[in-house]
Amino acid sequence: MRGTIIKLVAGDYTILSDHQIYIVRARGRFRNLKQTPLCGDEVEFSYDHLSQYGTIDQILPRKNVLIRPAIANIDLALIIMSVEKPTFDSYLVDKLLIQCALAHIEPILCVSKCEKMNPAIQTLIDNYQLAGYTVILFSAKEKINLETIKSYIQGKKIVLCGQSGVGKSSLINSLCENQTRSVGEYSSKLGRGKHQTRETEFIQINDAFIADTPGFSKLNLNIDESCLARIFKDFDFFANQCKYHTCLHENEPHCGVIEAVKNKIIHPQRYQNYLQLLKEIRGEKKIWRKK
Ligand SMILES: Nc1nc2c(ncn2[C@@H]2O[C@H](COP(=O)(O)OP(=O)(O)O)[C@@H](O)[C@H]2O)c(=O)[nH]1
Ligand SMILES: [Mg+2]
Ligand SMILES: [Zn+2]
Repeated sequence: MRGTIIKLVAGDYTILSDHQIYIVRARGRFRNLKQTPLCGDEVEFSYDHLSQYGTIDQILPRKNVLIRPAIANIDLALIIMSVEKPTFDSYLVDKLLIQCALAHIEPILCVSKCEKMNPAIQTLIDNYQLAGYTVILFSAKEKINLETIKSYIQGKKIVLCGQSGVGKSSLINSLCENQTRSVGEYSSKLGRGKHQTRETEFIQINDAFIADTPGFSKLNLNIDESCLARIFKDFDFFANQCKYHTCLHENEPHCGVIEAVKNKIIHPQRYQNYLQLLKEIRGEKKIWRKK
């Protein structure tokens, strides 16, 4: 049989297959192969209804893998950033956008608590939209744009990213409201009741699966400078006008990106973030020289 791993707790894998739930173990040979089935994996498994024992036999090829949380085949990352408490952190947004690009996961910038919007943050957010990113302003409290988010997540496996306090749990709770539950005994609610060590789990919202642990908790930037310069869609676009094709848009003459910043097409904050990220990947903080 073929199914999707939607939950992993202490070696017990919950598999969803044709609207049925199966709890199975992984075969020992995965350990020998140094492979671990992960939440999100599509697998071949066998199950004996009499003994209610089943095993995962094969992991199908993965689209991508995240390390923390350990999860596979993610289609979409919702980068949740609030207008206030905590305040909108565009440096973190840019870092998360890079992580998404590296993992080949489509990002959507979801700005929470949007009823608290102010002009300065709106301008910054507009710039992400202009740059070519999908941006959704929403409010779990005022129930704004929740249907829009629902339409984007349909049929996808999703991770939420964002600091604590931005409203991730509130969003999930709002999305879960009034939904029809179709899947066996598997609860769509945030069931925190049982005292088990939950490792990873998807929450099902209609035909969308949302990982209930925030993605990218470890943000190492393991890329080189030229990649960074190409990763932001609008930077890459204006780089066509740079004199040097190796331009890193720092202080080179005739730089299309610096020109776009001067012309207020690229927001100065995003350009500052870029320079800071360049510094960070060069590891300048770590260099120590004896005087
Ligand atoms: N004003 C406002 N507050 C919100 C909204 N959504 C969540 N909050 C508040 O933000 C705080 C953190 O929310 P929570 O969902 O626990 O954030 P999480 O840590 O990301 O899961 C709580 O006090 C929520 O009541 C919203 O749309 N508007
Ligand atoms: Mg939470
Ligand atoms: Zn340039």
